[in-house]
Amino acid sequence: MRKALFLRPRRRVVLLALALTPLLAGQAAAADYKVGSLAITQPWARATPKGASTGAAYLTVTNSGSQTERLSCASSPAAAKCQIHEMAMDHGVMKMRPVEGGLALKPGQTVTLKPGGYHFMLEGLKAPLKAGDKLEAMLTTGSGASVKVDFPVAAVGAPGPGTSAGGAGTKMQDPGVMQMHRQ
Ligand SMILES: [Cu+2]
Repeated sequence: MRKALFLRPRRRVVLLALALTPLLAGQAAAADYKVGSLAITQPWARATPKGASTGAAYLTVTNSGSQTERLSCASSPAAAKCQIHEMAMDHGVMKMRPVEGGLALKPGQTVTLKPGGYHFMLEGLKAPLKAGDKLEAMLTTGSGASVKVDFPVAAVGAPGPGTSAGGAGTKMQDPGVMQMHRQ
């Protein structure tokens, strides 16, 4: 008797999850870019303050292939240089460095580039990135495929795609990231 009562709510949760799955999958597919075995969703960039010479762009990438694949940024018409960077602790200090050879994704692996983590770094910006604009960049894979991706620009300090500035912790994180980008 008791067992049956406990099972019921759980079943409801499973049914709800099943009902939502096609909806979520449909949303993710809407902004897709395909490049080789890599699927890209939710590209976005952050607006830069006046006078900034560097900017950052982000996305989510999934390797749907059966081999490890790598993702790099080849170039952007908006900057002199575009590279993929990682953040890493070095003697207790958070530093960023280029990912040599591109970001490696194992079969089935998904990686989200985001503030404080992996990011595309644009050096030598020709003009500030303005909220509402689109940043264009050419991304390439380790096997030589390439795709032009438009990154919609969100507000300065935005914590994620399609959001405005002012999420918890963004004020603290931002100056640090900008400082590291100046090195
Ligand atoms: Cu960087």
